[in-house]
Amino acid sequence: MVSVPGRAGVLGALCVSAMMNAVCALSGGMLLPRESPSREVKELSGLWGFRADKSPSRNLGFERAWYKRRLAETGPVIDMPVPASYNDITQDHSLRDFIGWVWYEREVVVPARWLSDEGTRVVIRVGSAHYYSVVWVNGVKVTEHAGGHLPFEAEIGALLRKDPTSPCRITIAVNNTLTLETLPPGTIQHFDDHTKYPDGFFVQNYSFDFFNYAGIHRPVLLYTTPKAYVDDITAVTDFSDNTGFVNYKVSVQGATTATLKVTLQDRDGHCVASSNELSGVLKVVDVNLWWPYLMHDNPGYLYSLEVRLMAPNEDVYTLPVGIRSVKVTSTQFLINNKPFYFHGVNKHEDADIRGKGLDWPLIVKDFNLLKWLGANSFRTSHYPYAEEILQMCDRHGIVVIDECPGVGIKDIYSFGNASLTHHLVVMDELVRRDKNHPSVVMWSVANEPAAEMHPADLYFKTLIKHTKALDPTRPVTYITDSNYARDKGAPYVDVICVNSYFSWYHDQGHLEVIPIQLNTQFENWYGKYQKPIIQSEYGADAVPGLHSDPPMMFTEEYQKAVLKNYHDVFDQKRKQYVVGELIWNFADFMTTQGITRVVGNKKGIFTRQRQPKAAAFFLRERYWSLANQTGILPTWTKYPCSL
Ligand code: GCB
Repeated sequence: MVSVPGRAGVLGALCVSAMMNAVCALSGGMLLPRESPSREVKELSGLWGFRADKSPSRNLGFERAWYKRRLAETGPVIDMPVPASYNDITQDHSLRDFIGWVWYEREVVVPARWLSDEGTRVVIRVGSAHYYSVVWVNGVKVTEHAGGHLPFEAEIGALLRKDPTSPCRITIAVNNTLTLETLPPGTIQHFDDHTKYPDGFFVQNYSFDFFNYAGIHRPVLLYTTPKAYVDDITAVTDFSDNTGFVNYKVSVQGATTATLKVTLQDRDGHCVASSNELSGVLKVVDVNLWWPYLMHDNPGYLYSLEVRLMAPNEDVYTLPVGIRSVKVTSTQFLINNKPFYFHGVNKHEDADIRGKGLDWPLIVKDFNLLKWLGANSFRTSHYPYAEEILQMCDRHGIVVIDECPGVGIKDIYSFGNASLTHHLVVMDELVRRDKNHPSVVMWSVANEPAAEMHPADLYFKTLIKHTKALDPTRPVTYITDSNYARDKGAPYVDVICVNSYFSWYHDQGHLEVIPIQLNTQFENWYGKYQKPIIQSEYGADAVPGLHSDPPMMFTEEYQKAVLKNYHDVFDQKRKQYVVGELIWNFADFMTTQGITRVVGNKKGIFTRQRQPKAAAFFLRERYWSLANQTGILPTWTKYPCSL
């Protein structure tokens, strides 16, 4: 049996209200740690000690309290890079497919000044670890967290001060087991027939199409704040004519009264508005709006909102703020009151060797490819991506549909109260983390759940209402498959996002069905709901280097032909109510092994190593021509002349 500890520690009472007054189950903010005159950050990326608990119960580490001593004192330890998935790091196939607890350890020298000053808070923050984590510092448990794609943290200053001379030993146990109540869900299946399976054989099943990579996927940080500190900032923006509005709210912890100075600075460091209040509206004359890439000559304009706590002590936190508005009508998606057409991609956090581990070269390469492609947007299929990626989106003007890990919800049990309660908490955590990113224009609460099931109606009604209450400034969607007739969630969403794979999962090889079936899909959905529609997935697998003419499935030509047939219909419908097209997928990615997957999903227009297939060049022509028709090309490039 694989054990996952109880989740009582992270669940709490839920409540709902408007964003500026949002009160949710979560205590405290989750501002991205940034250095400032009052704050220091120490990143713990690099090599950690590591051991997978391969005991039959997977529970030996807890029984023997591995966290109490150095990990090397309780058994063999190997090097493990952080951040990275552990699965593809070694040659050991039992680690690649491991299910259960793995143990990470790192000793850190904490600067003496952090500890000598009682007025300094020292916080440990884990950017993400998949799926369930428990953290100890010097053998004392400091926090635990359920969920693989969002940060969690704990204050550890007092603990470290108990013995300032000893090094700070951080132990993190991470369990990748998915159950019907986790998000995403999964099941553990045991096989007891000894004529077929070895003793204690069990597998992890799940109904989503990407490999369940595990480990510490994003950086672990130690950071400091003063005792009284800026705990959270919410900035909601709008504009009227030439005047921008930043409606902000600051929450301070560690003091009953606070004296503040809030300053908004433009890109050149000039103060454009200021205030001394905890909340208020900053007015910006001659505002520079935040515009998407290829919609404006100067996309991704960011102001800096500096919040300076002056008393009882000084603390400074600076938040980038993009001033923009988002609205949805029955036929349009408006950014800054102008129709926005999503010509973008679906992605995964996925690459050779590091799996889902944050990797700067990969991130920068992907942004260069997105810009090369002429993509103005992506959806964080099927889980929240690293904050570092969202920061890049803010700066480059790449628009984001921000998705929670609600993928593969297929079992009726996963529509129960425990699952719903957890799903609501995950939305709290997601909105809390990403609410201030101008690039995030819509929340997606799930991907292709079994929405025909009886409890789905109440489940989605509650989930979408909750999300809208957390953030009334952004539309909410969930991603559905093309069967409109059985869908239970669509009535509650603002934008219909529909996935379909005509001439791939059915009518294989018959490209001629695409125009008819796609037209029917759009007419059905729009006819029933009169809401704008995004084609949130479409595509076909192509094994790079496979060719055939006439096109056959799995060749680069077939992938291109599928795209072409979809595009003809998009071009008719985007004049009416279709507001976007997101290819599945940006790049090939790893999945669980199976007879329909040749070392992973090959629907990428780039290979997993980020080399273009024929479809990438084809899509590039389309996206730049769409940008020419719907946006403003930057003066530095006029496609195709720049080719
Ligand atoms: C889908 C899923 C996505 C899969 C894709 C496929 O509908 O949302 O996770 O990878 O289809 O390729 O089958």
